[in-house]
Amino acid sequence: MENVLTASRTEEAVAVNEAADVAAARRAGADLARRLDFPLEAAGRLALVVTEAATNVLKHAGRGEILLRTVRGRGASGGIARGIELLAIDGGPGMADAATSMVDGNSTAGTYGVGLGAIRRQSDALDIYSLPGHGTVLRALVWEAPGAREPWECGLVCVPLAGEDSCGDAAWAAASDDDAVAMISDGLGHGEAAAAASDAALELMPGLGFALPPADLALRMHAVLQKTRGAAIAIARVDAQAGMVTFAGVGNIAACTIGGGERRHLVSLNGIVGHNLRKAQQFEAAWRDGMLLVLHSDGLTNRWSLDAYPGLEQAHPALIAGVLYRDFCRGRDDISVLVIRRGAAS
Ligand SMILES: [Mn+2]
Repeated sequence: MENVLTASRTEEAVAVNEAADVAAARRAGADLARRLDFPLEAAGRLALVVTEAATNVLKHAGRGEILLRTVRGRGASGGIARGIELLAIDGGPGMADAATSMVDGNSTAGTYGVGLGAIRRQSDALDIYSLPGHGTVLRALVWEAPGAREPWECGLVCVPLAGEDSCGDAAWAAASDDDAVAMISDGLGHGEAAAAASDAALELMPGLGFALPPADLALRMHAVLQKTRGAAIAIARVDAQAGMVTFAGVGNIAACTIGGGERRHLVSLNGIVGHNLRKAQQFEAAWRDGMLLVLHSDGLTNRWSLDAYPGLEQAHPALIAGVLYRDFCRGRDDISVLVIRRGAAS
């Protein structure tokens, strides 16, 4: 059975610049938990996690951002479990040793501290990537029911251009034990019409994501998106058993695999899905467990590299997406960064 990992966009994004923003972040968390009909216990834990994380950002970095997103994993009984993922992103002083900072009471000026212990106790998973002098990205996950896990690790940041309500980018990823399909769409321009084009691409994924090879799926999207403004689209299918990733990309959109420090670009063809697509072609590349698949829109500059971030390649994909978003966002467009890796326990 395929398990949808992510099915749209970052749902809540709150800039944290002053004390009132901590309350705004907590409300955003409560709103999302309510929309998902989260049990009270899980919603309560989420509220504490959001509050502590936003407070930490404010106290230690002065400013930053809280992003919230629905995550889907496998529940203890085998069914689908939903979770809410928090990303707290800042460019502050960072921590020399995140593990030490997580011990309660081990708080000094300029480091995180008491708050981290609370976040660890209230969340089901906690990951931190911090570079001294360069800032911190913290990821905390709260499942709606205990015992859930991620079959593949998935990270996504997908947010609109500042000042826009609608996000013209969208992302989708799903996985079975051995296969995964990932898609991102960048609707032309930004705003509502761009979002409508990406929504049309998204709608095809649950039914066709695993049924059609990436190139055929791109052609199908081309037919369906003709009534929209059009989009740049990237579709990747990973076959872990065969050790292969198959990719079809159209337009200004980027994809690569990363393994052992080596980054391999996957080629996108010129064109606009829905407007002009002469042919759809797919390319294959080697895949092995532990590798990363990264898809991103042109809201992220192409000139990023993980080289300056020791240990980041091994970190949870959500931390990688968070760091890339923080440090390589162009700031002139909607942005989407999708990163997946096959989990060790899948
Ligand atoms: Mn764009």
